[in-house]
Amino acid sequence: MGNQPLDELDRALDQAAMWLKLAERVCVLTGAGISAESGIPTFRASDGLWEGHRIEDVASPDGFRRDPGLVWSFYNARRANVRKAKPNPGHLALVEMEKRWGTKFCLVTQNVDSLHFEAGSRNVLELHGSLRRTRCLGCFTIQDRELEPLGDSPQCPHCRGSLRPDIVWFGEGLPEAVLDAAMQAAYDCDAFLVVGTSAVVYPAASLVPIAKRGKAVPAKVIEVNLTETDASSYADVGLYGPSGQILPKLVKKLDETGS
Ligand code: BJW
Ligand code: ZN
Repeated sequence: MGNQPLDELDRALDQAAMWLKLAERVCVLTGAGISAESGIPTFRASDGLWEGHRIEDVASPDGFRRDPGLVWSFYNARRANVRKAKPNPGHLALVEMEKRWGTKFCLVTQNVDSLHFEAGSRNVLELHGSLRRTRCLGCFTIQDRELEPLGDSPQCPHCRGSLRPDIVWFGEGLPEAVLDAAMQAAYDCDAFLVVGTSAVVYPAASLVPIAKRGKAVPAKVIEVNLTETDASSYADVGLYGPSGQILPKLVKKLDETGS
């Protein structure tokens, strides 16, 4: 599945580790691929989430207006799946990287599964919301309901209004402060890792060119994926293989070369 020959991968890992070592600030963008090895389906694979569902039915404001019960059954099934899932070595490798760069490390995720937090990452920006949270259509209260089952028409405990998942659906704006912080982190960084995303959904995908055009010296872009993507044309180096294997190898290289 798009894996590189081992000697080529090893050279690419050395190159990526060297750029990371030179970087004062690091920004990472993750997508569904990083959680695939935790048993969470991606969106656009042949057996992915969009295969069995029409996006406009389950992930759009119109779909929710038409049939909130269908949308909640889709999201309750996702919540149940995430409840069983555990962070994988890819998530854990990013925790190790955050320890190395501290506040100069920013993890931007398109994922709604909270697995980066569960792994122990701290400086995480969730661009597309969270499966754990609900938003009330009556009083707009946002609540963390963890991953408890919520039924087909959950109501707000404050005002009895209808609740929706606090997820960014197509055509909806991303949380402004989160997006601003992500764009700043991409602009400021010296190395940008793009992990497990097809990089087709905007504005998340625009973080890659932002990093590349950011400061006087453009960031080095390192792609980690099973295969080339829409981000590959920006990548200075590609590490092709499962992120649960590649990212720990990258951290090991960083340790070997010191910092
Ligand atoms: C592995 C692996 C392993 C597998 N190891 N790798 C500019 C141009 C064109 C269009 C637009 C544009 N700006 C806006 C748009 C419209 C739209 C958009 O981008 N459309 C495109 C699809 C054409 N964007 C929006 O609508 C956004 N809103 C917006 O722009 O609003 C404007 C506005 C402003 C102000 C007011 C009002 C409006 C919102 C986008 C929200 C996206 N939401 C979703 C669904 C959430 C619902 C849910 O989760 O239930 O978020 S879409 C879905 O895609 C989900 C994901 O976060 C997102 C990205 O997918 P991702 O993570 O890349 O997954 P896949 O499956 O695509 O890829 C997985 C990758 O992993 C693959 O590459 C594999 O190879 C790899 N992989 N296993 C490493 N083990
Ligand atoms: Zn309410």
